[in-house]
Amino acid sequence: MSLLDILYYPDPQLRKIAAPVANVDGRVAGLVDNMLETMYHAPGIGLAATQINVHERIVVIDVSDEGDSPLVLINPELLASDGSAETQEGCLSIPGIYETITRPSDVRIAGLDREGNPFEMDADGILAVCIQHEIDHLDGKLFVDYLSPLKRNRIRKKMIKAAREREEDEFDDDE
Ligand code: GNR
Ligand code: NI
Repeated sequence: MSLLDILYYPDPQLRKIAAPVANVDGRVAGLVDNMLETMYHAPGIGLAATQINVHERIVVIDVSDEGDSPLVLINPELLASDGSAETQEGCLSIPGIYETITRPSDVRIAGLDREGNPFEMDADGILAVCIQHEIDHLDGKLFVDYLSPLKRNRIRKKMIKAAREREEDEFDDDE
């Protein structure tokens, strides 16, 4: 297994639309395992392949307190949504930023598991939020897209400054 690098907003690669997985084979299972390791290490409660610069429709999630309940969603599809809820969202690709986002509170989804078996499930609470947040990533969408252009621009500038400071730190190490 190996840790994968996570892309940071406003990297244009985060805007790519991921392609469906044609075959859930050993390559995909290996990718899933590396994504789970990367998500738990971060730590985060979800990770979309888009965030590791792989543009295939693969998502991993674990919203359990113990971090012992991995959920793998390949080619996830939103079948139905209902209700509305506000949640403070964060994103591993936008570190340090947390904003209240309104989304449907209840969803029904379909997808394939790590073995390629089709399944459907209902979700609510933080799991429903996370599923929608991850499917958005596969469609090149980020939670900041739900904010006003003013707020989004403030966040974009902050992230560009943070990236510059990361680079300066790296340079300092080399001296
Ligand atoms: O770790 C994460 N926490 C989180 C909190 C509220 C709503 C969504 C999320 S997903 C995020 C991990 C991530 O960036 N997944 O794409
Ligand atoms: Ni995210």
